Amino acid sequence: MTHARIGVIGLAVMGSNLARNLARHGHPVALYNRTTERTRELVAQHGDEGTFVPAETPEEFVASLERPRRLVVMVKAGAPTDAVIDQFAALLEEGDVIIDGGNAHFEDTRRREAALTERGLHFVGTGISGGEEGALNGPSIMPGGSPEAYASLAPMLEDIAAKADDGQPCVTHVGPDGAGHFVKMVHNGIEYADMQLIAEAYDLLRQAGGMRPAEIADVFSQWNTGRLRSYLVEITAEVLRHTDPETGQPFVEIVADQAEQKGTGRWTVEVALELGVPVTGIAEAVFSRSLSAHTDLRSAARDFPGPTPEPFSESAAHDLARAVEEALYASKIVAYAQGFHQVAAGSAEYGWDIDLGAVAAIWRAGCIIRADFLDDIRAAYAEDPQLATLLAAPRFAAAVEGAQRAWRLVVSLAAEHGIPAPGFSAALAYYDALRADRLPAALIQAQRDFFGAHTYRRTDRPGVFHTLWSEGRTEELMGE
Ligand code: NBP
Repeated sequence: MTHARIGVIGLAVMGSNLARNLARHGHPVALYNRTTERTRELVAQHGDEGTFVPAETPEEFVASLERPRRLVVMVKAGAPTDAVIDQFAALLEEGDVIIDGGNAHFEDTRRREAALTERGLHFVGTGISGGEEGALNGPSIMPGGSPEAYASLAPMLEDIAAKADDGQPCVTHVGPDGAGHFVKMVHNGIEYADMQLIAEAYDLLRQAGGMRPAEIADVFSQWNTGRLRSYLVEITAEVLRHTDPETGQPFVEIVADQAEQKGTGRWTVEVALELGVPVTGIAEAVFSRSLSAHTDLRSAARDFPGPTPEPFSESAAHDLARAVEEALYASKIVAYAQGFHQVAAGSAEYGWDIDLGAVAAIWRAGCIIRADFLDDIRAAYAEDPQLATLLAAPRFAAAVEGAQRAWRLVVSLAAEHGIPAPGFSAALAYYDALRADRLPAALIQAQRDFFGAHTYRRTDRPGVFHTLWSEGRTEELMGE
């Protein structure tokens, strides 16, 4: 009997493509799916791509694996993943490794890892990005779990991962227990922010600039030859160029303007709130999708008054496109700075010791946010691993300085024209708040002390104070 080096449980689109990717790289793969038909289909259609060892029962599947056994679970996240883990863990032995490649919440991963570690099993919660195409041809892979488990998987994961331009595989051991799924969550949050910023850039060119989608497609294609070069900008140009075959209209104009979401953006914001990390770009992106879906609110507001600005001339629209590129780049730097701040905060909170530069490096290819920009982030952390924020990296500080005039212009123009640009505006507000000498947080502290005796600190001497507001007297309180 052929022993498989690794096995995949769950052969829907992601699992079957991942299994094929492994097989194509010469790794014999055991296959199991609850509905056997899927297993048979995979072997019938792609059996010639490598060595597959199909199994019809969990016992047969486990028996076909070399030791330590390595099982990749690619089933629906949540209860199905728990059910599959329980079912297979009962058949395993000490030292075997279960890899969850689904979109699990990192807290679930921490819980599962703790439970399986007690049973002597390794559990590797792994973020996988790149969708079905990535799973087949090279995803970005973000594994957590123990270093020992990672070592036993690394050669296979490196084979199947996407490769960056320098040839490096887009996989690294992110950190213990839930670190991999945490980083995947933030990846998705950043993806939300990036998509929102791109959508706002489009909207400004469409509404303020009066450009047609096909013209904007050309602008995006042009941007894709420069510092904004990325998968998302590239596909945006393609989408904008697409004509609806039924109506002959620009495709984007016949798509209903209500964005949906699966929940990873919301998780990112929820966790950021818990950690106290201001990921305003991601939050605005999540809320913008929610707002778009509130058709009731939107129809109630349809007749609210707004400005009636002059339309742009053609040459002014051209200048606008240049300014929007600057605003998009600067806002993007802020969004990524916030996302990396969240990764750093999660790493500190859970003791993961995540290498931020390595995270940027594995996002350079294979995943949805892949971009040249990620290599700049990798380089920024290589130059200074202790960076407090990406905005302080000389390369990004210089870019923002160069962009800020246009950035401010674009945000004010959006307000003047009554075009919502929450991503651009929030990014600029974040930047201005960070660089402010004084923030009105001082007034908020004073208000808090007034109504709730919440105390405050002073700028002129150490200590904690409370003002007796009715008496106009200040007390210095001992201790904190
Ligand atoms: P789905 O998320 O649609 O899940 C379908 C698979 O789960 C099938 O193999 C199904 O078996 C199996 N399954 C279910 Br549902 N309940 C089960 C149970 N109780 N016991 C055993 N098997 C069960 O598949 P997918 O879209 O390929 O995604 C797989 C994982 O990868 C998910 O966690 C997803 O979030 C994640 N992911 C997806 C993408 C993407 O682009 N789609 C990207 C990155 C990560 P059956 O055939 O018998 O019904």
